[in-house]
Amino acid sequence: MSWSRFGRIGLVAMMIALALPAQDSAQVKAETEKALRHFDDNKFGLFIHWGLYAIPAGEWKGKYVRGIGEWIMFREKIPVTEYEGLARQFNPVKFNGEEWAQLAKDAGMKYMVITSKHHDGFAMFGSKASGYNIVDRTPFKRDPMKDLSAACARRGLDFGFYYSQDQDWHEAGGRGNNWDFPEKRDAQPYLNNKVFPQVKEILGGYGKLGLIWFDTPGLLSIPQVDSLRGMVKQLQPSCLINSRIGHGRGDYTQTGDNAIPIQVYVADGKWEVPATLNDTWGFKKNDQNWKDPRDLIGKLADIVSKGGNYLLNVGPTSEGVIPKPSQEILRTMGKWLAVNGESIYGTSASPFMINGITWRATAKPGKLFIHILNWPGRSLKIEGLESKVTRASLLAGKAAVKFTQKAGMLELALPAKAPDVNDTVVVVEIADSQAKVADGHRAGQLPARLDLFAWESRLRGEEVRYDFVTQSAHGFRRFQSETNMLYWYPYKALEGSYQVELTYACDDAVAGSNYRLFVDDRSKPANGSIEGVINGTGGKFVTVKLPGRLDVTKQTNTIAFQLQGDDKSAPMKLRKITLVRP
Ligand code: JFZ
Repeated sequence: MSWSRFGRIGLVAMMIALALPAQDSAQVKAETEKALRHFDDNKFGLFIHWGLYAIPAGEWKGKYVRGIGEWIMFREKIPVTEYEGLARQFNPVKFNGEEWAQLAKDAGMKYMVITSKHHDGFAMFGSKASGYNIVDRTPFKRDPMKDLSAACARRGLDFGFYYSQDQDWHEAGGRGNNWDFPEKRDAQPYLNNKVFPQVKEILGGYGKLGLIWFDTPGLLSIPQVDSLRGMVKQLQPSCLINSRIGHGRGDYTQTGDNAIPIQVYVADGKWEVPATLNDTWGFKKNDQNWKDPRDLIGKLADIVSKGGNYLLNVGPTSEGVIPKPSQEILRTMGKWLAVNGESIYGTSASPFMINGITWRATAKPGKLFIHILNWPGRSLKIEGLESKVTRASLLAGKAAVKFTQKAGMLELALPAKAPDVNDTVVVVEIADSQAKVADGHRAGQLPARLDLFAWESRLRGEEVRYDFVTQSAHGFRRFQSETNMLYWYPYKALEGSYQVELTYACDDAVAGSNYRLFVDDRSKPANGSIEGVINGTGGKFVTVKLPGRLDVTKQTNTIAFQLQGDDKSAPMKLRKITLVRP
Protein backbone atom coordinates (compact mmCIF):
# COMPACT_ATOMS: atom_id res chain seq x y z
CA MET A 1 0.00 0.00 0.00
CA SER A 2 1.39 3.37 -0.96
CA TRP A 3 1.31 6.14 1.62
CA SER A 4 1.02 8.77 -1.08
CA ARG A 5 -2.54 7.69 -1.79
CA PHE A 6 -3.58 9.35 1.44
CA GLY A 7 -3.74 13.10 1.61
CA ARG A 8 -1.41 14.59 4.16
CA ILE A 9 -4.14 15.33 6.65
CA GLY A 10 -5.71 11.93 6.21
CA LEU A 11 -2.34 10.34 6.79
CA VAL A 12 -1.73 12.27 9.98
CA ALA A 13 -5.19 11.39 11.26
CA MET A 14 -4.56 7.74 10.57
CA MET A 15 -1.24 7.78 12.41
CA ILE A 16 -2.80 9.37 15.45
CA ALA A 17 -5.57 6.83 15.55
CA LEU A 18 -2.85 4.20 15.77
CA ALA A 19 -0.65 6.01 18.24
CA LEU A 20 -2.90 7.48 20.90
CA PRO A 21 -3.92 5.53 23.97
CA ALA A 22 -7.64 4.99 24.45
CA GLN A 23 -7.77 7.13 27.59
CA ASP A 24 -7.56 10.41 25.63
CA SER A 25 -10.81 12.35 25.42
CA ALA A 26 -12.16 13.53 22.07
CA GLN A 27 -10.98 17.04 22.90
CA VAL A 28 -7.46 15.86 23.70
CA LYS A 29 -7.38 13.83 20.50
CA ALA A 30 -8.46 16.80 18.40
CA GLU A 31 -5.99 19.21 19.99
CA THR A 32 -3.18 16.70 19.75
CA GLU A 33 -3.88 16.08 16.09
CA LYS A 34 -3.84 19.80 15.36
CA ALA A 35 -0.61 20.25 17.32
CA LEU A 36 0.98 17.36 15.45
CA ARG A 37 0.20 18.93 12.09
CA HIS A 38 1.76 22.17 13.28
CA PHE A 39 4.78 20.29 14.62
CA ASP A 40 5.14 18.45 11.30
CA ASP A 41 5.25 21.80 9.49
CA ASN A 42 7.95 23.14 11.82
CA LYS A 43 10.62 20.63 10.71
CA PHE A 44 13.56 22.21 12.49
CA GLY A 45 14.16 22.90 16.18
CA LEU A 46 16.83 23.83 18.71
CA PHE A 47 17.68 21.44 21.53
CA ILE A 48 19.52 22.85 24.54
CA HIS A 49 21.27 20.70 27.15
CA TRP A 50 22.17 23.00 30.01
CA GLY A 51 22.91 22.04 33.58
CA LEU A 52 25.51 21.66 36.32
CA TYR A 53 27.53 19.31 34.10
CA ALA A 54 28.60 22.38 32.10
CA ILE A 55 30.97 23.21 34.99
CA PRO A 56 33.18 20.06 34.86
CA ALA A 57 32.64 20.20 31.06
CA GLY A 58 34.04 16.72 30.42
CA GLU A 59 36.81 16.71 33.00
CA TRP A 60 36.74 15.34 36.54
CA LYS A 61 39.59 15.82 39.03
CA GLY A 62 41.98 16.68 36.22
CA LYS A 63 41.04 13.62 34.19
CA TYR A 64 39.40 13.68 30.75
CA VAL A 65 36.13 11.71 30.74
CA ARG A 66 35.14 10.10 27.44
CA GLY A 67 31.55 10.15 26.29
CA ILE A 68 28.69 12.64 26.48
CA GLY A 69 29.27 15.50 28.93
CA GLU A 70 25.97 15.42 30.81
CA TRP A 71 26.65 11.84 31.90
CA ILE A 72 29.76 12.74 33.92
CA MET A 73 28.11 12.16 37.31
CA PHE A 74 27.18 8.64 36.25
CA ARG A 75 30.45 7.79 34.49
CA GLU A 76 32.56 8.90 37.45
CA LYS A 77 30.08 7.66 40.09
CA ILE A 78 30.19 11.08 41.72
CA PRO A 79 28.44 11.01 45.11
CA VAL A 80 25.33 13.19 45.36
CA THR A 81 26.87 15.27 48.15
CA GLU A 82 29.89 16.05 46.00
CA TYR A 83 27.97 16.75 42.77
CA GLU A 84 25.59 19.03 44.67
CA GLY A 85 28.57 21.29 45.38
CA LEU A 86 28.58 22.27 41.71
CA ALA A 87 25.36 24.21 42.25
CA ARG A 88 27.19 26.69 44.50
CA GLN A 89 29.48 27.53 41.55
CA PHE A 90 26.79 27.77 38.90
CA ASN A 91 26.43 31.42 37.99
CA PRO A 92 25.55 32.01 34.33
CA VAL A 93 26.01 35.77 34.40
CA LYS A 94 26.24 35.91 30.60
CA PHE A 95 22.90 34.16 30.06
CA ASN A 96 20.58 36.14 27.80
CA GLY A 97 17.30 34.48 26.86
CA GLU A 98 16.68 36.99 24.06
CA GLU A 99 19.98 36.07 22.42
CA TRP A 100 19.34 32.34 22.64
CA ALA A 101 15.87 32.67 21.16
CA GLN A 102 17.19 35.00 18.48
CA LEU A 103 19.87 32.45 17.56
CA ALA A 104 17.16 29.83 17.05
CA LYS A 105 15.22 32.31 14.94
CA ASP A 106 18.32 33.23 12.88
CA ALA A 107 18.97 29.52 12.32
CA GLY A 108 15.53 29.15 10.75
CA MET A 109 14.33 27.01 13.62
CA LYS A 110 10.67 26.96 14.61
CA TYR A 111 10.84 25.44 18.08
CA MET A 112 13.07 25.11 21.10
CA VAL A 113 13.42 22.30 23.67
CA ILE A 114 15.53 22.84 26.78
CA THR A 115 16.47 20.60 29.72
CA SER A 116 14.30 21.50 32.69
CA LYS A 117 15.82 18.56 34.57
CA HIS A 118 18.34 16.08 33.19
CA HIS A 119 19.38 12.72 34.69
CA ASP A 120 21.45 14.50 37.36
CA GLY A 121 18.16 15.56 38.97
CA PHE A 122 18.95 19.27 39.16
CA ALA A 123 16.04 21.52 38.17
CA MET A 124 17.10 24.38 35.91
CA PHE A 125 13.88 26.22 36.80
CA GLY A 126 12.46 27.57 40.04
CA SER A 127 10.84 24.52 41.63
CA LYS A 128 8.78 24.43 44.80
CA ALA A 129 8.65 20.63 44.65
CA SER A 130 12.41 20.16 45.09
CA GLY A 131 14.91 22.53 46.66
CA TYR A 132 17.56 21.14 44.33
CA ASN A 133 17.04 23.86 41.73
CA ILE A 134 18.72 26.85 40.14
CA VAL A 135 16.84 29.52 42.12
CA ASP A 136 17.38 28.03 45.58
CA ARG A 137 20.86 26.53 45.27
CA THR A 138 22.95 28.76 42.99
CA PRO A 139 24.41 32.25 43.28
CA PHE A 140 22.42 33.08 40.11
CA LYS A 141 19.16 32.86 42.16
CA ARG A 142 16.98 33.38 39.06
CA ASP A 143 14.82 31.22 36.82
CA PRO A 144 16.30 31.50 33.29
CA MET A 145 13.36 29.56 31.83
CA LYS A 146 11.04 32.51 32.50
CA ASP A 147 13.14 34.74 30.22
CA LEU A 148 13.65 32.06 27.63
CA SER A 149 10.01 31.00 27.30
CA ALA A 150 8.96 34.66 27.00
CA ALA A 151 11.70 35.36 24.43
CA CYS A 152 10.51 32.40 22.35
CA ALA A 153 6.87 33.50 22.57
CA ARG A 154 7.82 36.99 21.37
CA ARG A 155 9.42 35.47 18.27
CA GLY A 156 6.70 32.98 17.50
CA LEU A 157 8.92 30.03 18.40
CA ASP A 158 7.26 27.03 20.04
CA PHE A 159 8.79 26.34 23.43
CA GLY A 160 9.15 22.94 25.08
CA PHE A 161 10.87 21.27 28.00
CA TYR A 162 13.04 18.18 28.21
CA TYR A 163 12.32 16.34 31.47
CA SER A 164 14.10 13.17 32.65
CA GLN A 165 11.25 11.29 34.29
CA ASP A 166 12.74 7.90 35.08
CA GLN A 167 16.46 8.44 35.55
CA ASP A 168 17.26 10.76 38.44
CA TRP A 169 20.66 10.22 40.01
CA HIS A 170 19.90 12.59 42.86
CA GLU A 171 17.04 10.50 44.30
CA ALA A 172 16.80 7.02 45.81
CA GLY A 173 13.56 6.48 43.88
CA GLY A 174 14.99 7.67 40.60
CA ARG A 175 16.70 5.20 38.30
CA GLY A 176 20.45 5.09 37.78
CA ASN A 177 22.37 5.99 40.92
CA ASN A 178 23.36 2.68 42.54
CA TRP A 179 26.56 4.05 44.08
CA ASP A 180 24.69 6.21 46.62
CA PHE A 181 21.49 4.14 46.65
CA PRO A 182 22.32 0.44 46.34
CA GLU A 183 18.99 -0.67 47.85
CA LYS A 184 16.02 -1.71 45.72
CA ARG A 185 14.32 1.23 44.11
CA ASP A 186 10.73 2.30 44.80
CA ALA A 187 9.75 4.72 42.05
CA GLN A 188 6.30 5.69 43.34
CA PRO A 189 7.30 8.10 46.14
CA TYR A 190 9.80 9.73 43.79
CA LEU A 191 7.07 10.15 41.17
CA ASN A 192 4.60 11.54 43.71
CA ASN A 193 7.03 13.91 45.40
CA LYS A 194 9.18 15.11 42.53
CA VAL A 195 8.16 14.12 39.01
CA PHE A 196 4.42 14.79 39.08
CA PRO A 197 4.71 18.11 40.96
CA GLN A 198 7.58 19.28 38.76
CA VAL A 199 5.81 18.34 35.56
CA LYS A 200 2.84 20.38 36.85
CA GLU A 201 5.22 23.27 37.52
CA ILE A 202 6.70 23.29 34.03
CA LEU A 203 3.23 23.06 32.50
CA GLY A 204 1.90 25.87 34.69
CA GLY A 205 4.64 28.47 34.78
CA TYR A 206 5.93 29.04 31.26
CA GLY A 207 2.96 29.68 29.02
CA LYS A 208 1.89 27.34 26.28
CA LEU A 209 4.29 24.42 25.84
CA GLY A 210 4.68 22.99 22.36
CA LEU A 211 5.90 19.72 23.79
CA ILE A 212 7.45 17.84 26.68
CA TRP A 213 10.42 15.73 25.75
CA PHE A 214 10.71 12.83 28.19
CA ASP A 215 13.76 10.58 28.02
CA THR A 216 15.18 7.09 28.65
CA PRO A 217 11.87 5.52 29.77
CA GLY A 218 13.28 2.32 31.26
CA LEU A 219 11.39 0.96 34.19
CA LEU A 220 8.23 2.91 34.89
CA SER A 221 5.02 0.85 34.72
CA ILE A 222 2.16 1.37 32.28
CA PRO A 223 -0.12 2.90 34.96
CA GLN A 224 2.70 5.24 36.04
CA VAL A 225 3.27 6.37 32.47
CA ASP A 226 -0.48 6.77 31.91
CA SER A 227 -0.69 9.02 34.99
CA LEU A 228 2.10 11.14 33.61
CA ARG A 229 0.49 11.41 30.19
CA GLY A 230 -2.92 12.13 31.72
CA MET A 231 -1.46 14.94 33.81
CA VAL A 232 0.17 16.61 30.82
CA LYS A 233 -2.93 16.37 28.67
CA GLN A 234 -5.21 17.57 31.45
CA LEU A 235 -3.18 20.73 31.97
CA GLN A 236 -2.31 21.40 28.31
CA PRO A 237 -4.18 19.13 25.88
CA SER A 238 -2.23 20.49 22.91
CA CYS A 239 1.18 19.84 24.49
CA LEU A 240 2.82 17.05 22.51
CA ILE A 241 4.52 14.14 24.25
CA ASN A 242 7.44 12.31 22.70
CA SER A 243 7.81 8.54 22.50
CA ARG A 244 10.47 8.43 25.20
CA ILE A 245 7.70 8.72 27.79
CA GLY A 246 7.62 4.94 27.25
CA HIS A 247 5.09 2.16 26.64
CA GLY A 248 3.98 3.64 23.30
CA ARG A 249 2.24 6.51 25.10
CA GLY A 250 3.82 9.32 23.07
CA ASP A 251 2.27 11.38 20.29
CA TYR A 252 5.33 11.14 18.05
CA THR A 253 8.54 9.12 17.86
CA GLN A 254 12.20 9.78 18.47
CA THR A 255 14.79 7.99 16.45
CA GLY A 256 18.04 7.20 18.23
CA ASP A 257 20.53 10.03 18.64
CA ASN A 258 21.83 11.24 15.28
CA ALA A 259 20.00 8.26 13.74
CA ILE A 260 18.34 8.82 10.37
CA PRO A 261 16.15 6.15 8.79
CA ILE A 262 17.59 4.99 5.49
CA GLN A 263 14.32 5.37 3.55
CA VAL A 264 11.14 7.43 3.62
CA TYR A 265 9.47 6.39 6.84
CA VAL A 266 5.90 7.56 7.36
CA ALA A 267 3.94 4.42 8.19
CA ASP A 268 4.35 4.76 11.97
CA GLY A 269 3.58 8.43 12.33
CA LYS A 270 5.60 11.55 12.94
CA TRP A 271 9.20 11.31 14.09
CA GLU A 272 12.14 13.48 15.03
CA VAL A 273 15.92 13.04 14.94
CA PRO A 274 17.69 14.51 17.97
CA ALA A 275 21.28 15.28 17.00
CA THR A 276 24.44 16.93 18.21
CA LEU A 277 26.65 19.50 16.48
CA ASN A 278 29.74 17.79 17.94
CA ASP A 279 29.89 14.58 20.03
CA THR A 280 28.16 15.74 23.21
CA TRP A 281 24.86 17.23 24.38
CA GLY A 282 26.05 19.01 27.53
CA PHE A 283 29.03 21.37 27.12
CA LYS A 284 32.49 19.71 26.96
CA LYS A 285 35.42 22.06 26.71
CA ASN A 286 37.57 19.69 24.63
CA ASP A 287 34.98 18.64 22.09
CA GLN A 288 35.80 20.54 18.92
CA ASN A 289 34.55 17.85 16.55
CA TRP A 290 32.06 20.19 14.89
CA LYS A 291 29.95 18.94 12.04
CA ASP A 292 30.21 20.67 8.69
CA PRO A 293 27.20 22.95 8.00
CA ARG A 294 27.05 21.40 4.55
CA ASP A 295 26.58 18.00 6.15
CA LEU A 296 23.88 19.36 8.47
CA ILE A 297 21.96 21.16 5.71
CA GLY A 298 22.04 17.95 3.67
CA LYS A 299 20.86 15.99 6.70
CA LEU A 300 17.99 18.43 7.23
CA ALA A 301 16.85 17.92 3.63
CA ASP A 302 17.38 14.17 3.97
CA ILE A 303 15.35 13.93 7.20
CA VAL A 304 12.51 16.14 5.95
CA SER A 305 12.38 14.17 2.68
CA LYS A 306 11.87 11.01 4.74
CA GLY A 307 9.11 12.49 6.91
CA GLY A 308 11.00 13.64 10.00
CA ASN A 309 11.90 16.72 12.01
CA TYR A 310 15.47 17.67 12.95
CA LEU A 311 16.23 18.76 16.52
CA LEU A 312 19.77 20.11 16.67
CA ASN A 313 21.51 20.57 19.98
CA VAL A 314 23.72 23.19 21.59
CA GLY A 315 25.40 22.87 24.99
CA PRO A 316 25.84 26.29 26.62
CA THR A 317 28.68 26.89 29.08
CA SER A 318 28.13 27.37 32.82
CA GLU A 319 28.44 31.11 32.17
CA GLY A 320 25.43 30.89 29.88
CA VAL A 321 27.21 31.20 26.55
CA ILE A 322 26.37 29.08 23.51
CA PRO A 323 29.77 28.08 22.04
CA LYS A 324 30.82 30.27 19.11
CA PRO A 325 31.25 27.38 16.63
CA SER A 326 27.69 26.22 17.40
CA GLN A 327 26.39 29.71 16.74
CA GLU A 328 28.26 29.96 13.46
CA ILE A 329 27.06 26.58 12.22
CA LEU A 330 23.44 27.44 13.04
CA ARG A 331 23.60 30.85 11.39
CA THR A 332 25.02 29.26 8.24
CA MET A 333 22.06 26.89 8.21
CA GLY A 334 19.75 29.85 8.74
CA LYS A 335 21.17 31.64 5.71
CA TRP A 336 20.43 28.62 3.56
CA LEU A 337 16.92 28.35 5.00
CA ALA A 338 16.19 32.05 4.50
CA VAL A 339 16.51 31.39 0.75
CA ASN A 340 15.33 27.78 0.56
CA GLY A 341 12.86 27.48 3.43
CA GLU A 342 9.94 26.96 1.06
CA SER A 343 11.41 23.54 0.22
CA ILE A 344 11.51 22.52 3.91
CA TYR A 345 8.74 24.02 6.08
CA GLY A 346 5.28 22.63 5.55
CA THR A 347 6.42 20.07 3.00
CA SER A 348 5.58 16.39 2.95
CA ALA A 349 7.86 13.43 2.41
CA SER A 350 9.37 12.29 -0.87
CA PRO A 351 7.39 9.99 -3.17
CA PHE A 352 10.67 8.34 -4.28
CA MET A 353 12.62 5.42 -2.87
CA ILE A 354 16.24 6.19 -2.15
CA ASN A 355 18.75 4.06 -3.96
CA GLY A 356 22.16 5.20 -5.03
CA ILE A 357 21.01 8.77 -5.40
CA THR A 358 22.54 11.86 -3.84
CA TRP A 359 19.47 14.03 -4.22
CA ARG A 360 16.35 14.09 -2.08
CA ALA A 361 12.81 15.27 -2.74
CA THR A 362 10.28 17.12 -0.62
CA ALA A 363 6.76 17.86 -1.82
CA LYS A 364 3.90 20.35 -1.78
CA PRO A 365 0.70 20.05 -3.80
CA GLY A 366 1.67 20.35 -7.48
CA LYS A 367 5.38 20.66 -6.69
CA LEU A 368 8.47 18.64 -6.03
CA PHE A 369 11.56 20.20 -4.54
CA ILE A 370 14.67 18.38 -5.70
CA HIS A 371 17.51 18.87 -3.23
CA ILE A 372 20.80 18.26 -5.01
CA LEU A 373 23.33 17.38 -2.34
CA ASN A 374 26.20 16.23 -4.52
CA TRP A 375 26.52 18.11 -7.78
CA PRO A 376 26.16 15.78 -10.78
CA GLY A 377 27.54 18.21 -13.40
CA ARG A 378 25.43 19.43 -16.31
CA SER A 379 22.60 16.94 -16.03
CA LEU A 380 20.54 15.21 -13.38
CA LYS A 381 18.39 12.26 -14.34
CA ILE A 382 15.37 11.42 -12.23
CA GLU A 383 13.86 8.06 -12.97
CA GLY A 384 10.28 6.98 -12.37
CA LEU A 385 8.37 10.26 -12.32
CA GLU A 386 5.11 9.68 -14.18
CA SER A 387 3.49 13.08 -13.56
CA LYS A 388 3.86 15.57 -16.37
CA VAL A 389 6.38 18.30 -15.56
CA THR A 390 5.17 21.78 -16.54
CA ARG A 391 8.11 23.86 -15.40
CA ALA A 392 11.42 23.62 -13.54
CA SER A 393 13.43 26.39 -11.91
CA LEU A 394 16.10 27.04 -9.32
CA LEU A 395 14.50 27.96 -6.00
CA ALA A 396 17.25 30.50 -5.29
CA GLY A 397 16.95 33.26 -7.88
CA LYS A 398 14.07 31.58 -9.74
CA ALA A 399 16.01 31.01 -12.98
CA ALA A 400 14.30 28.51 -15.27
CA VAL A 401 15.88 25.07 -15.61
CA LYS A 402 15.59 23.36 -19.00
CA PHE A 403 14.32 19.83 -18.90
CA THR A 404 13.28 16.92 -21.05
CA GLN A 405 10.87 14.20 -20.03
CA LYS A 406 10.45 10.92 -21.85
CA ALA A 407 9.68 7.33 -20.98
CA GLY A 408 9.54 7.93 -17.27
CA MET A 409 12.83 9.83 -17.23
CA LEU A 410 13.13 13.46 -16.27
CA GLU A 411 16.41 15.08 -17.20
CA LEU A 412 17.29 18.48 -15.75
CA ALA A 413 19.88 20.62 -17.56
CA LEU A 414 22.05 22.20 -14.89
CA PRO A 415 24.92 24.65 -14.63
CA ALA A 416 28.35 22.99 -14.62
CA LYS A 417 29.04 24.05 -11.04
CA ALA A 418 26.74 23.86 -8.04
CA PRO A 419 25.08 27.23 -7.40
CA ASP A 420 24.98 26.19 -3.72
CA VAL A 421 27.25 23.33 -2.59
CA ASN A 422 25.20 22.89 0.59
CA ASP A 423 22.05 21.93 -1.30
CA THR A 424 20.81 23.43 -4.56
CA VAL A 425 17.04 23.16 -4.79
CA VAL A 426 15.25 22.76 -8.11
CA VAL A 427 11.49 23.34 -8.07
CA VAL A 428 9.73 20.90 -10.36
CA GLU A 429 6.12 21.84 -11.06
CA ILE A 430 3.85 18.96 -12.04
CA ALA A 431 0.40 18.58 -13.51
CA ASP A 432 -0.79 16.37 -10.61
CA SER A 433 -1.35 17.54 -7.07
CA GLN A 434 0.63 14.54 -5.77
CA ALA A 435 3.44 13.13 -7.85
CA LYS A 436 2.82 9.78 -9.52
CA VAL A 437 5.86 7.55 -9.38
CA ALA A 438 6.38 4.32 -11.28
CA ASP A 439 6.61 0.93 -9.70
CA GLY A 440 10.19 0.17 -8.74
CA HIS A 441 10.96 3.79 -7.89
CA ARG A 442 8.28 4.55 -5.35
CA ALA A 443 8.89 5.25 -1.66
CA GLY A 444 8.10 2.19 0.42
CA GLN A 445 9.47 -0.22 -2.17
CA LEU A 446 12.92 -1.76 -2.16
CA PRO A 447 15.28 -2.49 -5.03
CA ALA A 448 17.29 -5.67 -5.52
CA ARG A 449 20.50 -3.82 -4.68
CA LEU A 450 20.54 -1.13 -2.06
CA ASP A 451 23.50 1.18 -1.42
CA LEU A 452 24.02 2.40 2.12
CA PHE A 453 26.49 5.26 1.89
CA ALA A 454 28.77 6.31 4.73
CA TRP A 455 27.19 9.75 4.44
CA GLU A 456 23.82 8.26 5.40
CA SER A 457 25.18 6.52 8.46
CA ARG A 458 25.59 7.75 11.98
CA LEU A 459 29.27 8.29 12.67
CA ARG A 460 29.61 7.11 16.24
CA GLY A 461 32.72 7.92 18.22
CA GLU A 462 35.10 10.79 18.78
CA GLU A 463 37.53 9.99 15.98
CA VAL A 464 35.52 8.74 13.03
CA ARG A 465 35.09 11.39 10.33
CA TYR A 466 33.37 11.86 6.98
CA ASP A 467 35.22 13.34 4.02
CA PHE A 468 33.18 14.89 1.19
CA VAL A 469 36.04 14.76 -1.30
CA THR A 470 36.50 10.97 -1.20
CA GLN A 471 32.88 10.43 -0.10
CA SER A 472 34.01 8.10 2.63
CA ALA A 473 34.40 7.69 6.38
CA HIS A 474 37.71 7.02 8.14
CA GLY A 475 39.11 6.93 11.67
CA PHE A 476 37.83 3.55 12.89
CA ARG A 477 39.78 3.67 16.18
CA ARG A 478 38.89 1.06 18.81
CA PHE A 479 38.19 1.71 22.47
CA GLN A 480 36.80 -0.52 25.22
CA SER A 481 33.51 1.28 25.11
CA GLU A 482 32.91 4.13 22.67
CA THR A 483 34.49 2.30 19.74
CA ASN A 484 34.31 4.30 16.53
CA MET A 485 31.82 2.80 14.12
CA LEU A 486 29.15 3.42 11.50
CA TYR A 487 25.48 2.70 12.09
CA TRP A 488 22.67 2.51 9.58
CA TYR A 489 19.02 2.47 10.68
CA PRO A 490 16.70 0.31 8.60
CA TYR A 491 13.55 1.15 10.62
CA LYS A 492 11.52 -1.81 9.44
CA ALA A 493 12.15 -1.01 5.79
CA LEU A 494 14.66 -3.71 5.01
CA GLU A 495 13.53 -7.12 6.14
CA GLY A 496 15.38 -9.86 4.29
CA SER A 497 18.53 -11.90 3.96
CA TYR A 498 21.30 -10.15 2.05
CA GLN A 499 24.65 -10.67 0.45
CA VAL A 500 26.85 -7.68 1.13
CA GLU A 501 29.43 -5.74 -0.82
CA LEU A 502 31.90 -3.35 0.72
CA THR A 503 33.30 -0.36 -1.17
CA TYR A 504 36.44 0.96 0.50
CA ALA A 505 40.06 1.96 0.07
CA CYS A 506 43.00 1.04 2.27
CA ASP A 507 46.70 1.78 1.99
CA ASP A 508 48.69 -1.46 1.98
CA ALA A 509 50.84 -0.25 4.88
CA VAL A 510 47.87 -0.19 7.27
CA ALA A 511 45.93 -3.18 5.90
CA GLY A 512 45.23 -6.33 7.90
CA SER A 513 42.79 -5.49 10.70
CA ASN A 514 39.65 -7.55 11.12
CA TYR A 515 36.26 -5.99 10.57
CA ARG A 516 32.79 -6.92 11.67
CA LEU A 517 29.55 -5.99 9.97
CA PHE A 518 26.53 -6.93 12.04
CA VAL A 519 22.87 -6.33 12.71
CA ASP A 520 21.71 -5.53 16.21
CA ASP A 521 18.17 -6.66 16.94
CA ARG A 522 18.27 -5.54 20.58
CA SER A 523 16.49 -8.67 21.73
CA LYS A 524 18.86 -10.88 19.74
CA PRO A 525 22.22 -9.12 19.74
CA ALA A 526 24.56 -9.82 16.85
CA ASN A 527 21.97 -11.79 14.94
CA GLY A 528 23.83 -12.33 11.74
CA SER A 529 27.29 -10.93 11.41
CA ILE A 530 29.95 -10.97 8.74
CA GLU A 531 33.61 -10.90 9.68
CA GLY A 532 36.75 -10.70 7.63
CA VAL A 533 40.03 -8.93 6.96
CA ILE A 534 40.58 -5.45 5.53
CA ASN A 535 42.97 -6.12 2.66
CA GLY A 536 45.20 -3.44 1.15
CA THR A 537 43.85 -1.89 -2.05
CA GLY A 538 46.87 0.22 -2.96
CA GLY A 539 44.84 3.18 -1.69
CA LYS A 540 42.26 2.85 -4.50
CA PHE A 541 38.54 2.34 -3.97
CA VAL A 542 37.44 -1.21 -4.68
CA THR A 543 34.19 -3.12 -4.23
CA VAL A 544 34.47 -6.59 -2.71
CA LYS A 545 31.84 -9.26 -2.08
CA LEU A 546 31.78 -10.30 1.56
CA PRO A 547 31.33 -13.90 2.67
CA GLY A 548 28.04 -15.05 4.21
CA ARG A 549 24.71 -13.30 4.69
CA LEU A 550 23.26 -10.54 6.78
CA ASP A 551 19.76 -11.20 8.10
CA VAL A 552 17.69 -8.10 8.70
CA THR A 553 14.39 -8.44 10.53
CA LYS A 554 11.57 -6.04 11.42
CA GLN A 555 13.17 -5.66 14.84
CA THR A 556 16.60 -4.78 13.48
CA ASN A 557 17.69 -1.61 15.16
CA THR A 558 21.00 -1.02 13.45
CA ILE A 559 23.36 -2.33 10.84
CA ALA A 560 26.85 -1.60 12.12
CA PHE A 561 30.42 -1.61 10.86
CA GLN A 562 33.48 -1.62 13.09
CA LEU A 563 37.01 -2.96 13.30
CA GLN A 564 37.77 -5.83 15.65
CA GLY A 565 40.92 -6.62 17.59
CA ASP A 566 43.69 -4.26 16.52
CA ASP A 567 42.79 -1.00 14.80
CA LYS A 568 45.81 -0.67 12.54
CA SER A 569 43.44 -0.19 9.59
CA ALA A 570 41.61 2.70 11.29
CA PRO A 571 42.53 5.11 8.44
CA MET A 572 40.78 2.92 5.86
CA LYS A 573 38.15 4.79 3.86
CA LEU A 574 34.68 3.26 3.78
CA ARG A 575 32.39 4.65 1.08
CA LYS A 576 29.38 2.34 1.22
CA ILE A 577 28.01 -1.09 1.83
CA THR A 578 25.61 -2.58 -0.69
CA LEU A 579 22.88 -5.00 0.31
CA VAL A 580 22.08 -7.46 -2.45
CA ARG A 581 19.01 -9.64 -2.48
CA PRO A 582 20.17 -13.05 -3.66
C1 JFZ B 1 19.46 10.39 26.12
C2 JFZ B 1 20.21 10.95 27.31
O1 JFZ B 1 20.70 9.90 28.11
C3 JFZ B 1 21.31 11.85 26.82
O2 JFZ B 1 22.01 12.40 27.93
C4 JFZ B 1 20.72 12.97 25.99
O3 JFZ B 1 19.85 13.75 26.78
C5 JFZ B 1 19.96 12.36 24.81
C6 JFZ B 1 19.24 13.40 23.98
O4 JFZ B 1 19.00 11.40 25.24
O5 JFZ B 1 20.25 9.42 25.47
C7 JFZ B 1 19.71 8.52 24.60
C8 JFZ B 1 18.41 8.11 24.67
C9 JFZ B 1 17.91 7.19 23.73
C10 JFZ B 1 18.72 6.71 22.72
C11 JFZ B 1 20.04 7.10 22.67
C12 JFZ B 1 20.53 8.01 23.62
N1 JFZ B 1 18.21 5.82 21.76
O6 JFZ B 1 17.02 5.42 21.80
O7 JFZ B 1 18.94 5.42 20.82
